[in-house]
Amino acid sequence: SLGSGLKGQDVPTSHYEDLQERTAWFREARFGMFIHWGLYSIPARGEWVRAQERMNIEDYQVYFDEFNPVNYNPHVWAKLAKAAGMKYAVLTAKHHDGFCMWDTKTTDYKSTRTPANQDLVRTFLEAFRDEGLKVGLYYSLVDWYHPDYPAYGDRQHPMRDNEDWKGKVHKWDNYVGYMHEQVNELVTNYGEIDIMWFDFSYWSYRGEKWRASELVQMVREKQPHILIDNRLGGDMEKNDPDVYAGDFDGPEQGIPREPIRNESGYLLPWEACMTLNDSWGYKAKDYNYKTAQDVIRYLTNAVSKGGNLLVNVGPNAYGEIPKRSQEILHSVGDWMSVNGEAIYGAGISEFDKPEWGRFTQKGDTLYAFLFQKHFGHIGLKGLKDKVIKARLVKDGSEVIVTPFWNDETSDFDEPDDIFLAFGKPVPLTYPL
Ligand code: JFZ
Repeated sequence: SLGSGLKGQDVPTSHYEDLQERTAWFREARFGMFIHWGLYSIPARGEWVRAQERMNIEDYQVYFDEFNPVNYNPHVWAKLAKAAGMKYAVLTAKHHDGFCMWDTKTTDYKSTRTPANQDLVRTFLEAFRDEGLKVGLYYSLVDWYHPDYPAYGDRQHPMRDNEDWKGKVHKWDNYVGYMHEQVNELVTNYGEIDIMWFDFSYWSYRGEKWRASELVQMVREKQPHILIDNRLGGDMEKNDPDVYAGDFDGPEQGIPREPIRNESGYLLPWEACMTLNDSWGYKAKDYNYKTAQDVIRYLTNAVSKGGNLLVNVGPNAYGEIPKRSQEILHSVGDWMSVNGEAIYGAGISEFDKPEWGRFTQKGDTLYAFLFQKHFGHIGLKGLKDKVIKARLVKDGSEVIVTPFWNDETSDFDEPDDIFLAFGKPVPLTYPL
């Protein structure tokens, strides 16, 4: 647990203690739903479609004129998230295309001016809170719609090579003011928001270029309990991080090999985000889905290193989460309903990562996740004399633990079954 994050003689900073307290629910929750949804669900070629296909604003306008998600029911989404065992969800309030999913006063480029005629952020928030889930909003710092967002600062900007755009004077301050005003609306008019998920900083477009300290101060003033991600461009690992460094790290491209620590060795909260196929926004022809077992193992792997997993869905033009995603999440949920105690509120084990799977730990209880059909016994190196008894989580059945050579060995059932060992109290002497 983060609670015993001491290393050597160091004493945690007050910043670190605040962080620990603020992120307690988040570290307990472990599993969330990411939702990438917007106009790009109509072309259905991913959320980068406008940039990738160099569409100008008029080309993209057809999707705005048509956006009418007749089957959108956020209660259905929230029930799916719950069934999967997820405890929170993050919706794209605005993605890079600049389209606003709420009734903003800052622009007419918003959902209430489309046939959808709905404040989709509000209905999302209400439905997910109703189902007892924590709620977050993704907000893109990048904006391909706003005339003052510079095409030339952005290699992928759809208008970058457009003659009309060349030589145009971009009033950067205008864009930053607009962006601050939009964020202000989101944290002022929608009740309690649990997470602000800014995306993303690049090159020199980071930190104070976004007036990030001021932005974060404003957000925290309106929402003292909010968690902020780390994509404003600060460095979380510093002992005295920038105001805008964020509350949780977001490792890219998978689960890190080791827990994430700051420069004093204290554990940092983190969240890996992951697609179910190879796309964030709905892509009709992307069939490369992970299996439920893949998802379970990513999650297990993340928790074993003190992290969370945010699994993405990309609802389609009708507002439906793809069938295949639903099926995967339901299977994950079946597993979670049996084994969730090894995930929620669990974290890094004091024992080394075993060759055959992962450990998580909650107090004196060690959870062991077997990743492969095993051959003979499973070695429990370093656990000799520490295991009092071992039981399968799914049915409470006994797992035999026998002293053998220098290690204890034990007998599991199927892959992804978990056994738990009620250990003797073991002094936690090293940094957890
Ligand atoms: C961004 C978006 O561009 C993408 O569309 C999606 O929303 C994803 C969740 O976030 O993609 C990124 C942003 C930052 C990094 C990588 C992908 N990064 O920091 O390496």
